[in-house]
Order: sequence, then C-alpha cells, then structure tokens
Amino acid sequence: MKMKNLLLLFLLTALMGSCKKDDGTPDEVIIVPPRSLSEVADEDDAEIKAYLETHFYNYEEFDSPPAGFDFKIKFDTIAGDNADKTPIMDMPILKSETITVSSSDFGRDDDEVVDHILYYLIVRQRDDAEVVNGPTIGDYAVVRFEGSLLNGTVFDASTHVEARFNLSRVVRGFGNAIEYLKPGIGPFENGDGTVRFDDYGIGAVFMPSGLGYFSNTQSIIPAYTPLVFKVDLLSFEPDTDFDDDGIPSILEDLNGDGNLNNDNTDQDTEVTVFIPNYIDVDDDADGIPTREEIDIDELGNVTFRDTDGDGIQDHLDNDN
Ligand SMILES: [Ca+2]
Ligand SMILES: [Ca+2]
Ligand SMILES: [Ca+2]
Ligand SMILES: [Ca+2]
Repeated sequence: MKMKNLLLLFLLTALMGSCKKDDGTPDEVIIVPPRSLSEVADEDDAEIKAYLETHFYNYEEFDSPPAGFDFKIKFDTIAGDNADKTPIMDMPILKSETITVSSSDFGRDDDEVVDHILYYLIVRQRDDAEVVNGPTIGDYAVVRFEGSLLNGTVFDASTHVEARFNLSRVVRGFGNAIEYLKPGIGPFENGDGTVRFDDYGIGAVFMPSGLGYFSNTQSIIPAYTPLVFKVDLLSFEPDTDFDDDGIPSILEDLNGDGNLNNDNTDQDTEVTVFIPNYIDVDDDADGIPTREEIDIDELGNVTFRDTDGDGIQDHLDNDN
C-alpha cells in the first residue's frame, strides 16, 4: 500500500511542478536541479546494463530447487566464490521492452519524447502459460513484491500480506513488467484460514527512472534513480473496470499507447485535478455518467453509441 501512496504523491508533485514554488517547503525536501529525460534515460540505461553484467541471480536453485527452497530471487555480485556465475545480461531469459515516455508525463514543458528500455526476467512461469493470459495495465493484480535500488537498498516490500494494485496507479515500469507474468493456480485453502496460490509467475524488473519516479525524490529513493522490483504474480482480475463506468479500463487507453494516465477527454474542465478516463465516471463531463451513454449486454460486452453522427462516441462527446 505504501507504494500506492508514493505514486499518488508523485502525481501531485508532477501536477504542481509547473508552478514550482516552495513557500513553506519542509527542510527535508531536497530540491534537485531539473535534468532532461533523454540525458537521464541514457545514464540510467548504462547503470542498469553495468548491473546486469556484474550480477547473477540464484538460477541454479530455480533450475534444481533444493528442499525447502522459498522460490525467492536473490541477486549477488559476480566475484570470489561466485566468479564463474553467468551474468544476468547473458541469461537467455532476460528480455527487454522499449517504452516511449513523454516529458509532459512528469509535468515538464520541454516536449521530449524518449525511448526507455525496461529489462525483465521471468524466472518461473506456469507450464500451461500459453493458455493463460496475464494482466494488462488496466487490471488489478495481487502480488508480492520487493523494491530496491541497484545497490540493494530495499525501499518497499509486501511482507506477510500480499498487495492488490491497480496497475496504472503504480510506477509505470512495474505495471508494464507485470503484464509479462502469468498468475498462479488457486486460491487453495490451507486449512488454517489462509489461502495459497501454486505455480505463480516469478520475475524481476529493472527500470530507468523515467519509468519510475524520475525527478521526484521518494522516501529513500533519490531523484533520477533506476529501480529493481522482484515480483510474484498470484492472481489478477481480468477486464477490471476501475471506475465502474461499464468500460473495462484497458479500453479507456484512447490513444493506445499502453498508458492509461494520459487519456483525459475532459481535461479542459478539470482545473485543479487531472482525472484520466479510466478513473472518471463521466468521461466527457456532460453530466451524464459514462455508464448511461453506452450499451452493455448480459455478457458485459460494450457497444458505443454516436447519436449525433459526428464520429465521436457519446460518452466522449459533451454535445451529443
Ligand atoms: Ca494512453
Ligand atoms: Ca477526466
Ligand atoms: Ca471512465
Ligand atoms: Ca456525452
């Protein structure tokens, strides 16, 4: 839950960034000089690559699990007794995705659009993974996680209780990486009131700060810092509808860029807040709830209307 709070704080900071003045700023807030998204992306990628080339994970334990193995990913430096280990960078299961980020996402007005590389490792996945879909960034997911800096400092973790996250309200690299994981099988009763999931997806993600908090200092996370998350995906809720307006949230990504936080049809009516469509119950601010401007059949399938035939769907059209 803490991570969610951090993200909400980040959004607020981003919104206020353009009017940036610091009357009453508490002493502990560190003001870091602004840096460009492109410069930081290159620097972060170099840091992540250096980490991946000098570290390994406990792949031998995952390949042949010893008795009592807890199926937790552990990273260590390639040195000493571990000098012969295979670096993460050379593991065939290391994958990457290029994600485009706009500086306006961080409240900046320099119009930069920069490719960022997200690196991820899937170390365990269900055997029948091909027939099981993973979540989208429009879903709720139940996860266990641990977030750290590249130096190993842990800044947040789920401990005994799993976290249920709206995958668009957490740092972007986290939501995007979880899309590659498959959920577990379950829940199964343990007989003591608790439940468990078997064969859940286990992975780790390495993200540049542009897919994290970028210039925003968060608790012990300095500005412009790459992040590492280890994640277990226990389950997720397919076709989650965060705002309960009848439209699965993933379908409220109007520009189809895999980011739900930059689609806001009635932005010009939202003076002090920014409520993207996936969390807005009246997307066009015409006073008629979105749910009443669409048709939903018994199976939950949504059909959109265009009453005035202007090519704009009613729930996005404030003069239909
Ligand atoms: Ca979008
Ligand atoms: Ca809105
Ligand atoms: Ca909506
Ligand atoms: Ca309308």
